[in-house]
Amino acid sequence: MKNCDSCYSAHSSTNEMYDYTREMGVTTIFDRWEDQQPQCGFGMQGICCQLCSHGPCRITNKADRTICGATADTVVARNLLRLTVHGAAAYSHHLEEVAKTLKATAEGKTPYKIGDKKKLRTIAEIVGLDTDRSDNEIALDLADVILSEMRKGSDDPLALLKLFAPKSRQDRWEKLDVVPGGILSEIRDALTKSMSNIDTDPVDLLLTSVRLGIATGYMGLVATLTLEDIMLGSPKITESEADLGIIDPETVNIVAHGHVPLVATAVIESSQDPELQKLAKDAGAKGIKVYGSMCTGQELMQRKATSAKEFAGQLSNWLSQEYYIATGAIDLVMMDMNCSIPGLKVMADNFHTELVSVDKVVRMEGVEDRYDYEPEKIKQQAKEMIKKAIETYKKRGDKIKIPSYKKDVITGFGVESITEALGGSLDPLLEQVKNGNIRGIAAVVGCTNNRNGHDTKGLKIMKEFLKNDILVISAGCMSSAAEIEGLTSKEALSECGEGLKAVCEAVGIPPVLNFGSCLDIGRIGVIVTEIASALGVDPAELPVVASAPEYLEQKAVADGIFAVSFGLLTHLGPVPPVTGSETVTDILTRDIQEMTGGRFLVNEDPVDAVSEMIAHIENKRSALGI
Ligand code: XCC
Repeated sequence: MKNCDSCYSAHSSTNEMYDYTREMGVTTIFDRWEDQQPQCGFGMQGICCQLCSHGPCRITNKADRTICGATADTVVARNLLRLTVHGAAAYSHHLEEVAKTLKATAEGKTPYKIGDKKKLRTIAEIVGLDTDRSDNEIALDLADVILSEMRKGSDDPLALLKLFAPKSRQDRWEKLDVVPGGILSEIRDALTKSMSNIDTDPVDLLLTSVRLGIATGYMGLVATLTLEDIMLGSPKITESEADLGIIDPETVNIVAHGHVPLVATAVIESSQDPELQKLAKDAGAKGIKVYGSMCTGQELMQRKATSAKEFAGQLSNWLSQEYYIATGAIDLVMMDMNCSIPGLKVMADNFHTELVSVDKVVRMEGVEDRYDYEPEKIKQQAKEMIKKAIETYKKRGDKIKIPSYKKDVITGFGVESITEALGGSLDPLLEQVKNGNIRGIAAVVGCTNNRNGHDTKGLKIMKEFLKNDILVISAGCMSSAAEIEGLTSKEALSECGEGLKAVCEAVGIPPVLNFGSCLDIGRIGVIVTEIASALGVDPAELPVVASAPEYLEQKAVADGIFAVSFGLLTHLGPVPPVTGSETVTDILTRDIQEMTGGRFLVNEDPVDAVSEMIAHIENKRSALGI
């Protein structure tokens, strides 16, 4: 273990808990990070191929080809495609769960209701459904439309793209021949291509990533969040709290951890059941509370923050997951799809905490309790989980340590809630962009990564943007970073340049607008589409940039490729594993701009990276004549 107090995270709460786990002698993420140093240079550059049993092969000074004759360009592009396909697959799983749930809900078989009837009817009309019927009839058909869009062939272009993507984007994508078909078929094709010696052309491999990125954007992101909004309600501007200090030592505490908010929503509803409340009180607790972690938490923050008192706010993000268990005050963790690390179980074994899997794809050694989500059974499953949490609460020890830190948060932003706050149109926002009070918009999104210190780089980037009058939209683990730092509250106005500060004060919003989970990067695509259409330009012409300053896993790769395909300058940190190929690096950071209007910017220095992004924003402003 490294002998270093409080040096890993930007957050005092995480640092405090890290020191505490070290005193306990329990190894956590920051220690395992040290154990892995130095990391493999071949892997870092993407030039290791492990696909066949001639390998592993590496591209070295002495070997410029693998045993089968593949170049560094092929190996790097193929490895990148394999990352993208993983991300696309995970998003499709999420979409399928949500679409099936909407269908079951329309049939009256779930505890969910149609939460946004207006959106249901608007979307149904766009996709050409007869809306002169009941909500449930429309919802049933809409779920079927999405499921069949998912499952159709890769040679059958996505109808949703035609309906929702800007026309100028579609033209570019058609020219490049990257208009995707059904996402499941696209995943199959991409996996087939990325087997050894099927597709060895680096350019085609990269274009396949672009195709998957676009399929992910319109199916995995936009379709999923739209169905979720229809069912669970669209985000509304609201207040909540974040950081480990929100944990109440006197309640039965359940954490919703992952990305898919369906189980958590049902558990929050069921926790209001008087019979379960009584059971909790009989066990000696004051009540039952549900906390959000990572992206599931952000989804709840967008929708449940004020509507259910049983929802207590957002704990933290990926890198803090072991530390909330180390508080000793968490009784049950519901792991839905992705980002539940095996280290959770190691930590849980030191406490009374129970981990349960709530999705058929989530499996962890030593976790036997499964409540794999089924829309038709979720009401019962939710009750059983709450009872389990109450039983576990009874075993809670007195080893409790809850850091005192917590922050107020304003959350619930999305195109509809912003439009409403602005009095019914985005025009006032556009006016502020045009008059230069707001110079541009930066989406700071995605994961958190220890490579540059937990949230340290992401927060530095956000603050640099704010200082320069650039409005920040956050999503994913970057939203937790911003919340815990106070950037999603009005206290962050002190970080802003004069123009941005004046606008935020006038509208009553914080300068970092939380759009939700990593799925909600799609929501950013929606608002950028609306702004582009209001101004009559293509998204690539807008003073808008994206940054995933601490990207971590494969969904973020698919997101990043979508952003570049969508025409945005997209900053990535840590350096992705592509530098072993000059060709691939040049295409992604330079030449792709000719094709999509967007490109990747790789710069490890946050201040430098922001300067480059600001220069891009200013160029776009000049080109628009604003
Ligand atoms: Fe996982 Fe979404 Fe990444 Fe955070 S942001 S590390 S995916 S929880 Ni999506």
